Amino acid sequence: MHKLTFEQQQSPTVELKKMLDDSTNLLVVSHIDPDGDALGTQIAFARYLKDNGKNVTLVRQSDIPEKYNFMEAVKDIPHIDSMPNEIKFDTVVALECPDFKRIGLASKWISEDTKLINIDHHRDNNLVACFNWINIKASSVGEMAYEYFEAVGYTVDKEVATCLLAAILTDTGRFRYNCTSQRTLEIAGKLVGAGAVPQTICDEIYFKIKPSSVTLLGKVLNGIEFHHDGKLCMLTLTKQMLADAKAESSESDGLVDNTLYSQGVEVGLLLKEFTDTKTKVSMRSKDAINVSAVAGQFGGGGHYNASGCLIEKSLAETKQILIDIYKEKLNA
Ligand SMILES: [Mn+2]
Repeated sequence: MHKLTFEQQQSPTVELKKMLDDSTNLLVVSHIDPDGDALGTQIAFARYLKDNGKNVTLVRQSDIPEKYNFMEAVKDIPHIDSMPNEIKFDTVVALECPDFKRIGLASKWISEDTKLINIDHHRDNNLVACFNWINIKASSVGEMAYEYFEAVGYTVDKEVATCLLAAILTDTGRFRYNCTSQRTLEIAGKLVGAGAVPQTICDEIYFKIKPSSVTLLGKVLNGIEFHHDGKLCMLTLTKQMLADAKAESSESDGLVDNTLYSQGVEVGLLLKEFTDTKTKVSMRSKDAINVSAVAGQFGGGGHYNASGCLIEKSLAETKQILIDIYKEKLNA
């Protein structure tokens, strides 16, 4: 059993390659509710293994957001419900799964004699596997996969390059987050050299929004409020707005991001009417304020700068409660 290795810069090429070379039937999984990094890297890694003559199976437990359908192999990832229980894998490659819970139902195929390979770039990875490669300085598992491919001399084609660039683009917020390093951009350059087209990937993921979602955004932004000398920005979403925009509830994903775009804002909130007595709250902050501490007061959680909770009050009551709480936090 290998120890977890944090802040590891180099790809553990030799050991990882040997383990993969010695495997015959492999399953490649990523976490439930996969994002661009999870999907792009899952597909790229599977292609590498197939090109090396392995029997490779992919699996998903969640629906895949439509915006990722441009990665053609997405359609070849079967839903776990359509797969027989009794398949056997000698090796399972888990991509950015911090624990067994995030692997989801696919963990049923991991037994004592399965070689589990754990590849991640998150600090909180607790999945102790046969082989652990954790590089918290990497922007994405897509970046890590590329490092490995380059180290073993695997040449990526346009399809693999597209998936890896999609992974890196999404996990860096289009090269904006502080995980974006010189190496990230070098790798992105190499992927473009291999045929990935940044404009196409960005258009597919970010600029094919449903008209109903844009209509909903307009309604929500129309009610924008600033409090506490502009340090608190608040958006509210009512059931009526959803109905008027003919939008699904899931189309409110990401709306909260609009709260942090303006000058002077330190905390952004999206209050979403759930029932007459329950309000869902998404919280975002710039560096100074820990919003997960506030979400925690209401039984929620998340990260320092991004968290959420369900408050058992009406929308109007919730609004006042949060204005009061943040008045103190923002020294307003
Ligand atoms: Mn990631």
